[in-house]
Amino acid sequence: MSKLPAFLFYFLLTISISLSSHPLDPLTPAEFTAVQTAVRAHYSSSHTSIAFHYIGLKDPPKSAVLSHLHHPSAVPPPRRAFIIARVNHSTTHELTVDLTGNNKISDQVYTGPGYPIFTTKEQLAASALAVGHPPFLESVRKRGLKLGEIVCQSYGIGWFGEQGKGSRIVKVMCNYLDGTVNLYMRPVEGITVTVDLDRMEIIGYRDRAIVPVPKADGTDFRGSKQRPPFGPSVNDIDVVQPNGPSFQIDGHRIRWANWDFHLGFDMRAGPIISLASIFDVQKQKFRRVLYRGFVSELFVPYMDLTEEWYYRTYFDAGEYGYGSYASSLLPGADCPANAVFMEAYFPDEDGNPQQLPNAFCIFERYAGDIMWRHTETATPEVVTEVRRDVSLVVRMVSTVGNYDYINDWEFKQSGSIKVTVGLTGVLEVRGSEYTHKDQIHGESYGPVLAENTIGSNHDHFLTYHLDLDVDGEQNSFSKSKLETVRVLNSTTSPRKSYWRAVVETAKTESDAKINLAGSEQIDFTFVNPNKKTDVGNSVGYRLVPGSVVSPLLSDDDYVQIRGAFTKYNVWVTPYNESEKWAGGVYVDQSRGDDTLAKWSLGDREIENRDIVLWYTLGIHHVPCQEDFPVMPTLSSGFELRPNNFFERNPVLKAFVSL
Ligand SMILES: *[C@@H]1O[C@H](CO)[C@@H](O)[C@H](O)[C@H]1NC(C)=O
Ligand SMILES: *[C@@H]1O[C@H](CO)[C@@H](O)[C@H](O)[C@H]1NC(C)=O
Ligand SMILES: *[C@@H]1O[C@H](CO)[C@@H](O)[C@H](O)[C@H]1NC(C)=O
Ligand SMILES: [Cu+2]
Repeated sequence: MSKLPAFLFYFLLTISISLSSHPLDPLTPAEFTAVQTAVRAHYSSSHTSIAFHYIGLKDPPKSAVLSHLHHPSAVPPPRRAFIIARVNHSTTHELTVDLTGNNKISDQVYTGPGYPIFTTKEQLAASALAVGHPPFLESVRKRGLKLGEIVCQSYGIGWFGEQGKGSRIVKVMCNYLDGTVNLYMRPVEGITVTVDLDRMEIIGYRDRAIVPVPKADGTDFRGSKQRPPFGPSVNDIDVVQPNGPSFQIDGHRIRWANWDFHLGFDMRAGPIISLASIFDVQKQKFRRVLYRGFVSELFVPYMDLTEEWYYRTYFDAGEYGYGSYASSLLPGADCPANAVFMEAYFPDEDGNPQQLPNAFCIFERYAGDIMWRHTETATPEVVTEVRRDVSLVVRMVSTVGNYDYINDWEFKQSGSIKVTVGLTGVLEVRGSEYTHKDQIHGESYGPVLAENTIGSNHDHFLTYHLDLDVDGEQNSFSKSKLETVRVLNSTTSPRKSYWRAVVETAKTESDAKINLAGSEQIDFTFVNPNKKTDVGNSVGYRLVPGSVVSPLLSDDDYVQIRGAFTKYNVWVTPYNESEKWAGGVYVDQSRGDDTLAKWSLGDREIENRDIVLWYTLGIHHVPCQEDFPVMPTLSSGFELRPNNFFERNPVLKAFVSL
């Protein structure tokens, strides 16, 4: 490099930077700083306090992104940041900052119900208040616990029908270390500390009952703390790629095999997959599949009515920030040896960019599976053809308190996009008198997992926003059911019955609200009615659901009113750039007036339009002893699979380059 003339060096540098920038790239550290500066300058009074609760890329208009895609040399879409800030601890402001040089700012006060995502700083401050509160010290003393081993955390209080404005309140709950790092297995029950976040003061304190704190023994999950006997054991294993990976990463754009997509990041959503297109070998061109896909909300209501538990109904994206709780991935453990890592940036309460190294890993997966095969024995000589299934995985793990969610977006050469979430981490357990199942009298809200430990029943619902654009924006949602046909005329056939597929196209939103568990329909396809295959089928992508569940709470339960977007596993809405968050923009203390369920009441037309698929997967979790002290991964997911999209098997001619 030292032999290159300086100007050439700068030229190369500029080229590589300009190549990497994309209208959907997440905000860069410099852009976060520009936002911080612009917002501070906007409230010129140095006495104004500003707390940044959300900073992210303001979505450029879809039409502008698409025309940029088709004409990359044309003017790029506007680059702006969207900010939600609390000003002077009293008002919520929605701001946009133009990032293209002039830092032009717009500012609007939000007065509706609900509050923005909590900041880490205020949550820590609330917990610190509790630990310094004299009545709390007395409660700790009464229980014979060591103050220095207590760790407190704050939780949103939800909404239970209260009217009026209210204030930003959290409840602080504490756990105990003293001999373990698995603090969630050692809850200090019976105490509720209520904190007003804006005034940052304790407004309520109650010590209701002394409940035994489960013992530390057996709770630690660190390898170094385990005692023999050990096992099971396997030999070391890895995928080796002698010629290196077959993907290219250019900024946030990833190209691999027949796929081309953009990987973004947002403090609220975590990973965002955009502009996923697949190369059609026969047509010799890229064809669009998914404009954008991300986790819109993650709803985890607990089924425990105990005073310290009834309000625990977490919305991990809207209340806490699914992206800002991303964990740095450990090479060789969280991801295989052939993985490449990417960092992410999110803001702290003061607007400073925080770097998270290894937020994503990207790797090619070969798990020994078969992409397709056939053995033909009826031929004069036996013919066997097999293709190995190698796919590309993008992974991010979000550790929201006790749970770790492993988010995988897997791209297959066959055209499928497989989305998986793996649940692991530790349970949130309740301390209890019980040391044995036989002692339970009345309602326990979950099974006994260990001495003094109840695994509280709960749900996990993940709602994905999937803006499919199958070969263009204008799509329809088609659902087919299989109907049994009775054969009435015995001269037609010796058979008495058969089944056939009956296809129906959803006209409006109400035709596309589907509860998969109870549905007679089995096939759900996004089709482009304007694009046909050579033999006349509409090109499409089919939703292949994984395990699904429906909420079991009653519709009039306040918890379910706020989480009403889980009512159906499938919803289809017309594309609307402001409908991104299934549980609403302001989820802390939300009242259910800005949810997918509410928007959909409009019963808008969805045929041959730009439409969005919302898919909710769920798990009813009755904990079991194997979930203690750390839970083996439980996975759920779904697949988006080409359906008459290609003229024939798109991997017929797939090959491995040597
Ligand atoms: C915030 O409060 C300070 C001190 O009371 C005041 O000077 C300032 O104008 C307020 N800022 C806004 C934006 O209301
Ligand atoms: C049954 O099918 C035969 C042959 O197709 C036809 O001739 C006959 O009329 C049919 N009978 C009835 C009752 O429809
Ligand atoms: C887009 O969604 C918002 C929020 O649901 C709604 O207020 C607005 O009317 C919608 N716009 C269109 C064009 O439907
Ligand atoms: Cu669970």
